[in-house]
Order: sequence, then structure tokens, then C-alpha cells
Amino acid sequence: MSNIPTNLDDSVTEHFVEAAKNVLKENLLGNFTKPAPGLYPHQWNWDAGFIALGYARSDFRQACNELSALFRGQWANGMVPQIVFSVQNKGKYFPGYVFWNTKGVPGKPRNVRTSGITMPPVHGFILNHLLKLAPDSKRYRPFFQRMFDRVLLLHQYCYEFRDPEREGLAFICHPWESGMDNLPTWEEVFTQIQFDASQVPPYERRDLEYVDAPYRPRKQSYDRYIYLVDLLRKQRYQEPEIWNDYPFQVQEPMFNAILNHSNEALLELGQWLGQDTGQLREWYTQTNQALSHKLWDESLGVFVSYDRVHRRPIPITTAGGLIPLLCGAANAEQSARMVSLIQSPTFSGTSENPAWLCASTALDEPGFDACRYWRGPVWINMNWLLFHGLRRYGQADLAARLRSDSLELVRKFGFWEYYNPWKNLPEGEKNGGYGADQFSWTAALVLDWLEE
Ligand code: 9WN
Repeated sequence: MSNIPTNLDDSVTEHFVEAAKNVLKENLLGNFTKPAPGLYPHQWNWDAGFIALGYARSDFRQACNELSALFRGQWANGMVPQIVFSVQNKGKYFPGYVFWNTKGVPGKPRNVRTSGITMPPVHGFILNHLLKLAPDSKRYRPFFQRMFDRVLLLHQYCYEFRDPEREGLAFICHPWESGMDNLPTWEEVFTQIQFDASQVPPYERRDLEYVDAPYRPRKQSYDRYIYLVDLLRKQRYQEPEIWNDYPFQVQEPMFNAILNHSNEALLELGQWLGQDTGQLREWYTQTNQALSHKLWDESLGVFVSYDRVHRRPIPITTAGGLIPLLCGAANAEQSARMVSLIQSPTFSGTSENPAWLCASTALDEPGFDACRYWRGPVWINMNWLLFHGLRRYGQADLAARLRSDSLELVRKFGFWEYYNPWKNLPEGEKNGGYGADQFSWTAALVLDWLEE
């Protein structure tokens, strides 16, 4: 990437690399790296993928450990859980293992404590990145073979249990499965779901002990998260039966784009391993077609979610709606529309009020909030995904902007979980970085960019 200006001289870069490595080192907890001190004391699913990439060039063995540790939690049906709980550090996270009540659920690995839902399946394409960076790919062949089988099983799970009509689109059953917990999109889905306070079991949040309330999801969102977990645990997570009468089933563009980019990565990996890749090829073609036809919103010029229970699209513009660029799902016209959308006030702001790329919820959405988690702040992993999507479509300059905005934010404020998207912060506000400090995937992806 030497043609991309970073505005950083060598000594600054060196310091930056050291600081990023230090974040990972401090968050290392036995055989995996937690997302951040305090707030997140366990292993998270898609975090593990991004974190693995951060280790790939300096400690390849640890990069592999991250994925192996996560997949220890894989269920017999292929599902890879959103959280693998650390026994060593019980932490104060809510909801913990006991609340999820997955103990004894058929198919859950007996000796591993996990939650009961999944997350965006980044592992296929992360593996492919690792293969390219492996110091000695022959030596690591058994690791790649083992992981190929595991990730393939995860994809089979997505298509078998989350795509009942065999459309090529997997649904998510909880906002946490999207990784983008409090998008306004989920609120819109909930306008169709009948439930009242009496159906929410008692619970106590722990996140607000670490982060101030305006930066985290509202109580209303947490009530909904907990209501859904309760439905799932009451039915002992038994798929597919549970879906017959389950209210939250959403086909979200980023989840499916990530799944499909992993499909194409597995295709490459499978060829290297001498495996039959026919099924992967079919999934790849079908999912790209389904994304491009079913989840495209012609009037917004972006991909949007579809609520399959209430049979309606949800026309809200989010950064996740741009991620289908990553797997090549957008046709020429669609990609051109998204490229102009990114450069328009919707994501770039105006000359008086410019924005860093790329707000998680579009700047002009009614549900936008510059501080509140996925309602507007910039997240470094989204920028990394979009960077790769834009490069795929030959948009080198815009990709470079994604990269330099990300590095600039981290350099200015530190390794935060997310950042205020406005370049002009409100009077008197100096720190545009929010949520958890010393956040692992921010450090890992900075490393990937700087060391590329
Ligand atoms: C719930 C760990 C995770 C990320 C998610 C992010 C946040 C958890 C929470 O933290 O979610 O899964 O408690 O808010 O939204 O993307 O994987 O970093």
C-alpha cells in the first residue's frame, strides 16, 4: 500500500505500531485476547477474527490461537457463539453464562461456556488473510485444514438453519448477532413485535459501570435484547423448531456480505487444500444474486435489511448497507450509487460540518446520534471492511480516505471502541473517542494497515 499517503512519518509510525501491539499484549488473557479491559472480559466472535489479523505479522502462532480458542465453543450444528466465556476471569459482564442458560443444551460443547447466538462469520476471509501471511504455510497446513472444516460447518449452519426458504440469505435472530447492536433498524423491526414490560425478565446491566449512559444503548434497547434472549433460552435454543414462532428474523446486508466474502475465501483456501469446493461456489453465486436483488434499495442507493417475519424491507441507511461491496455483490450501477453516497452529505457531511468516514448510522437518518454506539459513531472494523470493498471496485482514492481517516482518528484520540463522526467536536469537547479504551480490534486493524 505504499501509494497510500498516511501523513505519518516513520518515527510516528513506529511509535504507533508499538502502542497498538501493547494494547493486544495487555488484553491477552490466556489463549485469547479480550476485546478491552473492564467492559469486555470474555472472547467475542468477530472480534477474534479481527484480532487474529493484528497478530498475523508479529506472532503468527497467537493469530492461530485466537481462532482455535473461539472454535472450541462451536456447537454440534455448526453455530459459532457470539461469546465464549472465560472461566479464568469471571468479570462483571452482563448477560453472563448463567443468564444465557446454555448449560446442558444439546449440541453445546460440554466443557466450554458460551452464549447461544452467533455473529458475522468473518473467519473464512480472516483465514485467507492468514494463509497469505503465514511464515511457513506448509507447517501450518493442519491448522488451515482443521479451520477450513470448522468454518465450512459454520456456513452450512447459516444456510441450513438461517435460510429456511433457501434464498441465499441468512437471517439474524438478535441485534447482537449483527455486531451493530443498537441500529435504528432494529427499532423499526420492534414496531411490529407485541411485547410489554412484564415479558422482560429482571436483569441488571453492568456496562454502565464502565461507560456513561449517553454512549451506550438505551434501556429500551436492552429490554428488547433481554426479551429475545429469554425467548431463545426458554426454548433451549433448539433450531429449527424455535423459528416457527420467533418474532425477530432479519436478513441484514453486512452479515450476508461477510458470509459471502468468507465463502469466496474458503473457495480459494479449499483449492489450496485440494478440497471439493462445488457447494461454496453455489452459495457464493446465490448469495450475491440475492443481496443484489432482494436487499438493494433503489431509492436510497444502498443495501438495507429485510424483516422476513413481517415481510418488509427496512429503508434505513447504515454503514452495514455499504459492506456488500466486500463480496462483489453490487453491480456497476449499485456500486456507483454507493460511491456517491459515501461522498455525499449522508456520510461525508458538508464543508461547514465535515465528517470522518464512515458513520455507522448515516448522518442524515432521523435515528442518528453522534455518541450513542452504533447510532452514528465511526467504528474501525467497519472502515476496514469498507476499505477492502472499495478497493475491490477500483476506488483506490476513496479507500485511501477510509484508511487515513481511521488512522487519523486513532492517532488523535487513542485506541477507542468508536469515535464521534463529526470533525468539529462540540465546544469544549476534546476527546472524540468513546466506549472502551484500549480496544483490541482498533489496535489490530491499525496494525494490519500500518504493516501491510
Ligand atoms: C454484545 C465486543 C462486542 C462487539 C460488538 C459490540 C459490543 C456487546 C455489548 O461489543 O457488543 O455482543 O455488550 O455491547 O457491539 O460488535 O463484538 O467487542
